[in-house]
This record gives sequence, structure tokens and C-alpha cells, in this order.
Amino acid sequence: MAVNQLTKDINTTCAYCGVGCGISAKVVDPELHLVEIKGREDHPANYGRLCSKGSALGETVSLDGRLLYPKVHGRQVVWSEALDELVSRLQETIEHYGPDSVAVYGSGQLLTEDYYVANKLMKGFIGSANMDTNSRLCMASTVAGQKRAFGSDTVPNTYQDLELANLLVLVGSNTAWCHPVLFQRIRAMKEQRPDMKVVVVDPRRTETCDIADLHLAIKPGSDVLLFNGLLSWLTDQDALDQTYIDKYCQGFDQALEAARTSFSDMQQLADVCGVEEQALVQFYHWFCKTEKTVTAWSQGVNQSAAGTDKVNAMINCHLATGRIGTPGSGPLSLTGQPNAMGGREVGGLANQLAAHMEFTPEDVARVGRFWQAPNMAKFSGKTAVDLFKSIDRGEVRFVWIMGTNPVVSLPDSNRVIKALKKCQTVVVSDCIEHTDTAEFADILLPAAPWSEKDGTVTNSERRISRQRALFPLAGEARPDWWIISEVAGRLGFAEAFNYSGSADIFREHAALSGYENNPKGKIRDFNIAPLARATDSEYDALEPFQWPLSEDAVEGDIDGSRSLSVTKPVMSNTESKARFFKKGGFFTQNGRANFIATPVQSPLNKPGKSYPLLLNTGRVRDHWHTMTRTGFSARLNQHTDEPFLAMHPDDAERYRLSDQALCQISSEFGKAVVRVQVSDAQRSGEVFMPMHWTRQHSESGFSGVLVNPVLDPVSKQPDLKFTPVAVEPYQTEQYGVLLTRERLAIGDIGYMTEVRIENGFRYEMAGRNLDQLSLFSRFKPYQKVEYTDNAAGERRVAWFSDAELQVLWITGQTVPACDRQWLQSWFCQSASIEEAWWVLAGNPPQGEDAGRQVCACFGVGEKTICRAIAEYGFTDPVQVGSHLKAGTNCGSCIPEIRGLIKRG
Ligand SMILES: Nc1nc2c(c(=O)[nH]1)N[C@H]1C(S)=C(S)[C@@H](COP(=O)(O)OP(=O)(O)OC[C@H]3O[C@@H](n4cnc5c(=O)[nH]c(N)nc54)[C@H](O)[C@@H]3O)O[C@H]1N2
Ligand SMILES: Nc1nc2c(c(=O)[nH]1)N[C@H]1C(S)=C(S)[C@@H](COP(=O)(O)OP(=O)(O)OC[C@H]3O[C@@H](n4cnc5c(=O)[nH]c(N)nc54)[C@H](O)[C@@H]3O)O[C@H]1N2
Ligand code: SF4
Ligand SMILES: [Mo]
Repeated sequence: MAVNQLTKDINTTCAYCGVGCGISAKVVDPELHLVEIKGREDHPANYGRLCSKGSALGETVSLDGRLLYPKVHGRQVVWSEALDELVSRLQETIEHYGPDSVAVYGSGQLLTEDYYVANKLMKGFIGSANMDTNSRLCMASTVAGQKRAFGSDTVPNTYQDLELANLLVLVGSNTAWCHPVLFQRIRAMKEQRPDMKVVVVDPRRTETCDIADLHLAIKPGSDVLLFNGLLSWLTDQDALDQTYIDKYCQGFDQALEAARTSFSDMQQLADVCGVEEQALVQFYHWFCKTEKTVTAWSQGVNQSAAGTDKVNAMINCHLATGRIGTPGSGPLSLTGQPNAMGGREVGGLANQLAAHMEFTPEDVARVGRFWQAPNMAKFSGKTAVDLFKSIDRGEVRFVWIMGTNPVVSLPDSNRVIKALKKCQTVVVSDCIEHTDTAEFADILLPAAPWSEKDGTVTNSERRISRQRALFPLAGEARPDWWIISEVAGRLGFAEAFNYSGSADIFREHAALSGYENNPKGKIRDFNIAPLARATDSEYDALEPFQWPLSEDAVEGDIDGSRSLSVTKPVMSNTESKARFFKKGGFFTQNGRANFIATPVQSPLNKPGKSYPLLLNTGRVRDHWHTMTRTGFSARLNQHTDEPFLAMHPDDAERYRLSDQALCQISSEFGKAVVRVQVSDAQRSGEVFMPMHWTRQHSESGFSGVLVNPVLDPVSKQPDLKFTPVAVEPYQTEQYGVLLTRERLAIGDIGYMTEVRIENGFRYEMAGRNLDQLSLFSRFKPYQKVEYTDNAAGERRVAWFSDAELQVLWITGQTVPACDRQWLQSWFCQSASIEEAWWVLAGNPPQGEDAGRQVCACFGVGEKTICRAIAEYGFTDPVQVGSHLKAGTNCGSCIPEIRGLIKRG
């Protein structure tokens, strides 16, 4: 692998979300893994912008926590031993129980090249389609919905359309926090064109509502009805594009019939959706009148028992108005993971073959011919949730988990744990040594992380970008494609997996995309065939480009330019033209789009007497999934430092809970303990919990144990946003906050969350006899200063070495009300024991208290911002920025600053 030289700017792509921002990285010190990260000015996804997570990538590339050597049953081994063990177990399982007794569970965080090889091995050579991915939890409903409507999994529009639209409808998407750079682009455009309208459809009032002209806080799950109502309204208002419908579509009447019968009148529709009739009419009116309308969506749509129908109900409205694939209008799914789209292109889902092909006899034969595969799988395999159920039932006996942490991210985690405990062979490829899933691995393989691997990823607008290594491979870490190819070689398929590098794999992937894909056969949307000729150096120099790139594409299938220069395709493939379906050209049998009838189904699992509240789960601004990266950055830990349950003030009162108290949440599936966040951004009766915390950081604070494994019947995507739960106060005796310089294993004490801070860790704890925990004995070598207030039941202890505070322990019968940010700053300065009383006071002298961090880039706290607002009477985040710098770099915190201004 080519390792890029010191001081040279390396163009790569962000490791996080599906926006796919271009990064320009400069390695400052390869030994210390120091790198400077900047947004790439000429990357069409971000034009130089980055969000708080992207900007902090440099803080997550150290060797801290890394898995650097293969392990078999916890014992470090050399690669050949690990691979031989893996292969002999795999062969034995297949021999005894057949190919369907083994499975691979992959991830939208693998690079396209890794993904391609894994899929080829399973579906072409092992002969089972039991290869699914965490995209099943993420994008499966969109894939299914687009296939039903367009005949293919095609995203018709581009990011530019978000800026060109006069009406932007954001459905089930917290864009401000989850696709922050797109949010910045939208906000910038809205500031330029104040007439542009933004409608947010989300049961919660999220930070995204900061730019909303209208927020429809609908009842969870009522999106299908909302868009059925819209289709009916568009028809009544004569707002249909009859020519588009007649010429390019089919099934309109059935879809309209289903839409009309799903409600009786506007009032009833508004009631069921849980919004004011007037607000509903406003939304419908804007949609009717605005030619340039984009509907963009994410997990509030996909992760639902009606996810596929939600997708189709929205697409129906775009087809009916002919608003698709034109500048500023169309449906646009915002994908989550950096390479969710690349995974779809190589067929990572169990019901897909490679290069957007299906399990039809023709496609199976075609892919088999191309791969010269001896054992083509002929039918779809097991999908994520069912796959783990099959493991639990003993049907699947060998599972290889790559780049995902299913113990945390799948619903009903307790069942996943039970399944993994039972499974005969669990192989885990990961970059991090300790994850909740790796705990169950028989064989643990060190994969190369973002900063050490080379390949390509595809973002939400079909743009393929190169990811490039910044550092050499650390320890014995290897790229995933290499690991998989070594296994394939040992299984006897060396010839078909004889890759010299990622360029080799990419060429094969590109060739398959164009294989028998021409006007004489059935045309497929995904085509990058010209890149099959790219040389290694052309691949190395590849600039971001949008697919399709085809030499013999057919008129009408896309509306774009076909000229191509492999090294500079971005320059020639003009962005504004890279759209699908303006003039039909759908990938169905007869080329017409399908309207899909979407009758409203009632949920299987509703809140009731035992579990009266509805649990919604999702993301916070500065954490990524199961925290295997963001958990290592002190800066990113400060914005939301503990898992929480957000609830409406009425519910808090009803269940005797106050802000910051601990509560116990239970569902039919499990229990969790987290802190209460009282918030009128929640609808009453609904609570929200972040998905990020795991047993590595919070024994009791993880949501996967609670979430029900209810699936969408079409896409098999789990409904991660709709679980009935009950809450009650968490009864305990003592609370404590512990600051240490070393990481400690606290164990299960009731409630514990670990927060990474500058030069150390903070532990928030609750339980019994906390003072007697054995871990305190390790601080004996230090000098101790102690203060006890028996009346208040409080104890404060500080341990010092010569010139530093080493440990601080504050405990009491209530949550210690000390200023955590300020206390943590003592770890960043020298301190002598004479200063102990300052520290033990727990709070800074008046006026210095910064409060919870809001701006991650410049470390500006909430209280500092509030003081400036009060003192100077600021009315706009720009004024706050010019005074404190807060919000002037990545801008991710601007909605929160505006919220603080509003609060006064
Ligand atoms: N900061 C951060 N950004 C990320 C990620 C991350 O972990 N952290 N992960 C990335 C990934 S993989 C993904 S998939 C995306 C996800 O991006 P988003 O989908 O934007 O994020 P979520 O928080 O999962 O859910 C979005 C919203 O759906 C709402 N919702 C819940 N139920 C319903 C409903 O019935 N209808 C409607 N209309 N809305 C509903 C929730 O209240 C929530 O605000 O984010 C990506 N970006
Ligand atoms: N309750 C609830 N659950 C959810 C969601 C929700 O909204 N609510 N959202 C769902 C969604 S949309 C998603 S996308 C999933 C995400 O859930 P997961 O995929 O389980 O979460 P990650 O933390 O991203 O896990 C990625 C793992 O791969 C490792 N890794 C990173 N890069 C590489 C690599 O190149 N190779 C290998 N081999 N390993 C690598 C990381 O260290 C990490 O352990 O969670 C889903 N689960
Ligand atoms: S929006 Fe932020 S997290 Fe997403 S790709 Fe861009 S910089 Fe990375
Ligand atoms: Mo996702």
C-alpha cells in the first residue's frame, strides 16, 4: 500500500456520515499519529465545510484502544494461525451443515472494495446469500421503496437540489445533527433566498427546526397517512402532472384509492397525525404551489414497521406532480453511513447480487459467468434480525461480523447476546479491541481503520470518492479485502481472489457494472464501466464523480453528460445534469414507474397499560454510533456526556421524575438506567433515548436492550423508533463523580457512565456503598485531602502527586452539583496540594463557570454564551460568534446558540 508522504496534503473522505465530505489531511507526525484535518475546498459535497465530528477526526486516529494483533480465544497469534483456524472451522461447518449454516454480517462502513470481495466470496464461492449488513437497520426501506417505484435502487436527485428547491420537506431527518454539512448548505441558501420554505416532519422539535418555516410534530408512524392525504389533496386541487403520469407511470388510480380511503376528512386526518388542521393545510398548500420541491428523508422514515410504505407514499407525490430528477425537485434519501451507498452497489444486502442485480435466474447466471463462480447462491439469504434469530435457533453456526457492533445496534440486544454465546464460531473483524460484540469473538481480526486504508466510498448523491491512507498499517492490522481474500485463497479460490490491491478490485467491480449492461439486454442503472480500464495511478488520482458513467447508456435513462476522463471525471460530469427520470426511463420491465398503494396499517406493538410510553431512539450531534471513534475524543464527549431519556414536562411530573434525576426504563425486552432530560421538544407520551452508549462506556445506559425487534414486512428493517416502555424513578443511596487520569474498570454498580476528558476520565456513578469500592485502594501512593459534611451526607476527596491533581471523588445523597467542566480543567494545569480546597469547593470563583460545552471547535460553554447574551443583548448567533468565536468554524452549534438567545 502506498503510504502518503509527510507534509503533503492528502485528499480523502470523512469517516462518518453519508454526506461524504472531502477532506484535505496533512500528516504532521506519523509516529505520534498527528494529522491536521481541513475540509476540501473543491469537493462537491462540502466545498471546504466540515462539521464538529469531521473537524475532530484527527483526535480519533491514535492507537488508543486499537486492536493490533489477531487473537484466537483471547490469545495473540500470528495471522496464518488465525486464518487457518478460521478456515478449518468454516470448512467443517459447511461440510456438516451446508453453506447456509454460515453467514457474514457486514457494514456500510466497509469500503466498496472490501464489501465487493466479501459479497463475492459468500454469494459466488461459498454458495450462500447469508451476507447481510447493518444497512438493513439503516437504508433497507429506502432500497425496497425505490425498487418498488423505479424498478431499481436509484437516487434520482443530487445535493444541489436541496439548494435549488423553493420548498424543502425534511421527513424523519435531524439534518442539523446527522447531515450537518448539508444542513449548513441549506441554511446558507435560505439566508440568501428567504422565500425558500423548509418544512420539518418529526415528532420531536429537533435542532433542524431552527430553519423550519413549519414544523409538523406528527405522531410517530403517521407519515404514510400524511402523504396519502397529500396525494389526495394534490388530486383535488388539480395539481397533478397528468402528462408525466400518463406517459411514464402506472398504478396511479390504485394508489389514489388507497390514499383516499385512509382518512375521512381533513379534521380526522389532522387528528390522527396529531397536528393542527391549519398546519396540515399550510403544508399541502405549499407543496401544491411549489414546482421546485425536494422531499428528503432519513431514519424517521426508514426505521419503521411501515418504512417501505412511507418511502413510497412520498415518492407517489413526486411522481404524481412529475417532480423528479429535475433541478430543485425530487425525492432524496439521505443515507447514513459513509459507504451505505457503496454497499448497495456491490450487493451487500442478503436480497441483492452485485452491481444492482437481483436473485433472478438471469442475473444469477450473469454474475456467475462474470465471476466464473462455482457455487452461485440462487436465493436471497437471511436478513439481519432474522439472521441472529437463526443463530439463536442453531441454524447458523458460523458468523463473521465485519465493521459493525450488533450487540449494541440490533434491537433486542439480550437475544443477540444469547445467540452469540450459543454460536459455535464467532469471528469479528474490527479496528478496536474492546467492543460489546468483540467480547463474544472466538477469532478476533485486526482490520485497518479509516486512517490506514485505501479505497472508495459512495455518498448519498451517488458520488464516488477515494479514501486514502494517512498512516502505514499499525501493528498487524490489515485491510478487510486482504483478510477476506486470504480466507478465500485457503478455501481453494486463490485464482478468483488474487488481488494485488484495492485498484484491482475496483476495476473488477467497474467491469461487472458494465457487464451485459447495454441497450440489447436489460439495462441497469449502476454503471461505471469505463473505470474498468483505470490504471493503478489513475485509480490513485481518481477525483470524486457521480455515477452512472457509461459509454453506451441509452437516451432518456439519465439526463447527464457522458464525457469522461477517468482521472478528472468530476470536472466533466457536470453536477447539475447528473439526475435520473426527468423523462421517465425507469428500470422496470416496461420502463414505467410504479405508483404504490399504501394503505395505513396500525402498529403491531402499541403503548398500553404496562408500557404506556413510546420510546424513540436516535442520534446526538457529536457521537457516532457505538462510540468506537467519537468515544476517544475528549472534545466530542463534552457536548452530550451521558446517556439520557428526554421526556415532556407532563410525563416527568406524572412519573415523579425531575431533570437530571436517574430513571429506570423497562420494555418487554430489557431494562436501562439513564438520566432524565425534561424537554418540551418532546411530545407528551413519547420519550427519546440516544443509541450511542454501550457497555464499554455505560453499563446501564444502552438502548438496544429495550428496543423491540418489530420489522417492516417488505424491507425487513427493524422499527427502532417505536417501542412501548415504562419509566420509574431509579432508587439508589449514593451518587458520585470521580475524575481520574487512568481508565478504570468500575463494574456493575447500578449506574455508571464513563466520559473521556482531556488527560483523563470522568465517571458518573450511582449505587450503594460507593465509598467502599475497592478501586480507591489504588490511589494510596498519592497525598490525600478530604472534606466530609456529615449533616449533608457529602464527602469530597482529592489525591495529589507532586504537581498535579490525580484523582477527585465527590459523593453525596444527591447528584453532586459541582461544575464538571471547571473541575476537569484541573487536569490540564499543574496543581499543588495547597490548592486542594479550591478543587474541593467543586465550583469556580463566580463568573468563571463555563457550563456544558456548546461549541466543540472553540470549547465555548453554555453559561459563557448566556452571560454574553445577557450582557450585550445579542439577538443573533453571528453577534455571539464575533464576540466568543462560538459557531464560527463548523457551525454545528448555531441552532443551539439561537435556542439560548430565544431562551433569553
Ligand atoms: N451525529 C451523528 N450523525 C450521524 C450518525 C451518528 O451516529 N451521529 N449516524 C449516521 C447514520 S448511519 C444515519 S442512518 C443517519 C441518521 O440520521 P437521522 O435519521 O437524521 O437521525 P435519527 O436521530 O436516527 O432520526 C431522525 C429523526 O427521526 C425522528 N422520528 C422518529 N420517529 C419518526 C416518525 O415516525 N416519523 C418521522 N417523520 N420522524 C420520526 C426522530 O425523532 C429523529 O429526530 O445519521 C448519520 N449521521
Ligand atoms: N436503537 C437504535 N439502534 C440503531 C439505530 C437507531 O437509530 N436506534 N440506528 C441503526 C443504524 S441507522 C445504523 S447505521 C447502525 C450502526 O451501528 P453499528 O454498525 O453497530 O455501529 P458502529 O459503531 O458504527 O460499528 C462499527 C464497528 O466497526 C468498526 N470499524 C470501523 N471501521 C472499520 C473497518 O474499516 N473495518 C472493520 N472491520 N471494522 C471497522 C468500528 O470500530 C465499530 O466497532 O445502528 C443501528 N441501530
Ligand atoms: S457532515 Fe460532518 S460527519 Fe458528515 S461527512 Fe461531512 S464532516 Fe463528516
Ligand atoms: Mo445508519
